[in-house]
Amino acid sequence: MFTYTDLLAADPDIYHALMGEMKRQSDGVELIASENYVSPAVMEAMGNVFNNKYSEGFPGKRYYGGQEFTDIIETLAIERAKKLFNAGHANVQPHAGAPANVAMYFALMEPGDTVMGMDLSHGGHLTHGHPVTYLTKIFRFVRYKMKDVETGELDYDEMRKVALAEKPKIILAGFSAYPREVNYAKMKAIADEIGAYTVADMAHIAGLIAGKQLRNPFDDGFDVITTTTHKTLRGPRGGMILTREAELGKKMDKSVFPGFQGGPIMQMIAAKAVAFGEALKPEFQEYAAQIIRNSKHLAKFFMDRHVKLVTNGTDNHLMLIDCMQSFGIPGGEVETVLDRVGMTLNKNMIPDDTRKPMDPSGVRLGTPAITTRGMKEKEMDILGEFILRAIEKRSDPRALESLHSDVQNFCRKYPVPGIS
Ligand code: DSN
Repeated sequence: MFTYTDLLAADPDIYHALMGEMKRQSDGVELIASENYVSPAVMEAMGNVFNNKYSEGFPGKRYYGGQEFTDIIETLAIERAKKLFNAGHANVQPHAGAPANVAMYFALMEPGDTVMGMDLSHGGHLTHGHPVTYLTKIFRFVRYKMKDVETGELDYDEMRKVALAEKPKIILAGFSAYPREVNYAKMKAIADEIGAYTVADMAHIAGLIAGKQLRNPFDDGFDVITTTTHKTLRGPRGGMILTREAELGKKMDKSVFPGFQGGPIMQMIAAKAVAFGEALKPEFQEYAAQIIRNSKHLAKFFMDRHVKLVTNGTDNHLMLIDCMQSFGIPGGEVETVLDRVGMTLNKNMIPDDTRKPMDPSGVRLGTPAITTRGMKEKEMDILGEFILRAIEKRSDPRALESLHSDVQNFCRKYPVPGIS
């Protein structure tokens, strides 16, 4: 589709690495729960002359001239984002999810204030208060966990107890490795008792909410949503902050610019607008529904074969396998053997993991990317068989080689958008 002839002439090293990555993506199975394939239209929107433009400020209020076209794309991105998530305000400038969260924290808190978020080992994210981040030098973080790791139900009673004792300014919902739905209404009721803001970091599930398959936290009165735009939402790499009330959005705008960022990356904002336009179409709702059908089907495939899943199933696009319990090997070993046969997923902690983050007990996998390639329930059975075969034959190089070619032949039937 794209020819890249100028790139080949100017820089063969980069050209060949790009060709290698295109082949890797089309010949392999992408099961990393946070990855996806964008459409050719989104891809075209992110590589063009908008790169050449500085646009500090917001539509109609910029610090440089020449903004007639940047204003068009940023306004479209904002309006489409608001419609997609029923938001009062959208800031589409954050360069990624972590900067969106940082800008949100500084918009709502003073140094020393407290946030209550999900524990990392139970599925939370580094930016929700892990001690390795600089955020913990500025804000206090207290955590909540699941009440029952067999069902995945969050511990709302403990959450309330901690909230009353610690008086967080923000109660944060959201996760990067949690396979269940959150009861936003319960969290909002706790926040209301102490006058805290409610924020949902929905980076992983934004596309499932936009596609109307999971609940929108704004429907339960949440104040703010932060997200990335490149996971289930299937847009360019980037972030976004949404508020339910337009007034609170002003604080977010000030915090993003001039608080944290300089010039917005305009070609990415153009691509966000295109992706949001795609997500507003009815087909996207069917895509989001199929992601979840595939995920539930694959989860059942594993559980029927006595593979231990954290929370014993899934409500969304991802699942976590307890590899130590299921196969007697750590997650890293499963990740490595699947890499050898062209299947990509990531090692991951399981709740209260006794192993280290770089050598955890589990793996995380998800269905957004394979669903984009048109795979459905019957393909989930084939992929499940491939995964279990790879693990079973992990010490047999010839069996792995033969499985690798089976994986490649299978993948060729499901083209990656933009790679012919
Ligand atoms: N790196 C993302 C993920 O894989 O979940 C979160 O930031």
